[in-house]
Amino acid sequence: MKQNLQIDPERLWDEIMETSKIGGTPKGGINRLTLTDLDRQVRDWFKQKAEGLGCIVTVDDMGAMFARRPGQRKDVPPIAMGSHLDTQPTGGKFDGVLGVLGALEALRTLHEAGYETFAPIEVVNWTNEEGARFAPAMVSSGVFAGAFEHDWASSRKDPDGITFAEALEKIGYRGPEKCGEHPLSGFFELHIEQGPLLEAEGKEIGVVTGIQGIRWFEVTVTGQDAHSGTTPMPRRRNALLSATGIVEKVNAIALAHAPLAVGTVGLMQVRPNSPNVVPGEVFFTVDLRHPEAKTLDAMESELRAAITNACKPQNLESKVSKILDQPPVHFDQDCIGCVREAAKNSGYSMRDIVSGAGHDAGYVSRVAPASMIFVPCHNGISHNEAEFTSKEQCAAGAQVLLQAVLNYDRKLAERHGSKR
Ligand code: HGY
Ligand code: MN
Ligand code: MN
Repeated sequence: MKQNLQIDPERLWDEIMETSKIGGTPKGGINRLTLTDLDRQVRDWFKQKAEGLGCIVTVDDMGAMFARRPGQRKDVPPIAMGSHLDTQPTGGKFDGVLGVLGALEALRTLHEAGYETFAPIEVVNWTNEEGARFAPAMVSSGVFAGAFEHDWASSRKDPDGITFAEALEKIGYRGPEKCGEHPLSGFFELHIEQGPLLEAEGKEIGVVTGIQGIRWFEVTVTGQDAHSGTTPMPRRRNALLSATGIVEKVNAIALAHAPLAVGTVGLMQVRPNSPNVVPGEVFFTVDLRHPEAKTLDAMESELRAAITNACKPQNLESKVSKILDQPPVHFDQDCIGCVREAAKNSGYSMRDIVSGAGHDAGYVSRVAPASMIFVPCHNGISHNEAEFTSKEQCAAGAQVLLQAVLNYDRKLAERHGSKR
């Protein structure tokens, strides 16, 4: 039942621009942290749009939203597509947003054409993909896939000590459905590449075959608060001094495993953070990534050794907890094939690519066949207010998403002995 279904580039672009105003920043980015009132506003917007297309919207107890369009078979789990609507504090207009709004546009195209799919189709908005307010990242898709315990994730605190559960309750998006009790036949995520490869090679579509491994650590280094004027240097137990040594070492560990390893200290809290107090405690995060688990193991043990060695000279204590450990992801070959066929039939240039950034599809792929579609972003810039992907590139991604889901729907129908 092939029809030449085309998404509407103008409508998609208009909605990306419209929703970017919810938490829009003067520099043209978005600051819409998860489970804030701004997140509530964009969730309400998404729910209203999806219900306007006749979808039934359900929410689980991690706040993940599922907008379902019925298919021919009610007994077959839906094919889902989606991403996240929360952003970094200095996020761009496209990270996550393109994946949810591109999916909404694909579903609307089916709706307007009166096209009946074999399986139900769903658009998903995952909660707290970024991990910027409540670490770690991809937390609701992680609970969905059984990578994180629901209670552990719900108890994660933001810098003000508010728990995920309290914030979710406050915006009224703690749904009745138990997170994870929502079978899917497949999952496709459209996302900007957030790196420079597609643009550098002039490729329009990235056929994402996997995601590199990611590990996040929370580190606390403890010395002793002391007066900056009266405490002789040899008597100090300066936590910040050791912490800066560890920051240097994180960089060195990544460089030692070049060219693919990356290592970042992105968040640091110096306590008590006063000009005339020798810092007695420093809390910071470490983000290590590499496509191979073995190398990540080596990087992790080098990190732990670096922390111990940095604390020794001043006899400081250290506490290291690993809060995210997503092994390298290899997506489903059938889903990858559906993306490749969709890009080819839509006439786009493409290349296979492994994602440097983490995505919800990474965890979802543990419980359903999944893959991703990338489109370029200008100069590879992301997690930055200057993030930019053009209207044409957004449209290309949404068109390939639509066709990939339809390809997969046909595959599913064949598996059920029904010809489409
Ligand atoms: O951390 C990541 O890669 C994603 O942006 N949450
Ligand atoms: Mn993202
Ligand atoms: Mn992101």
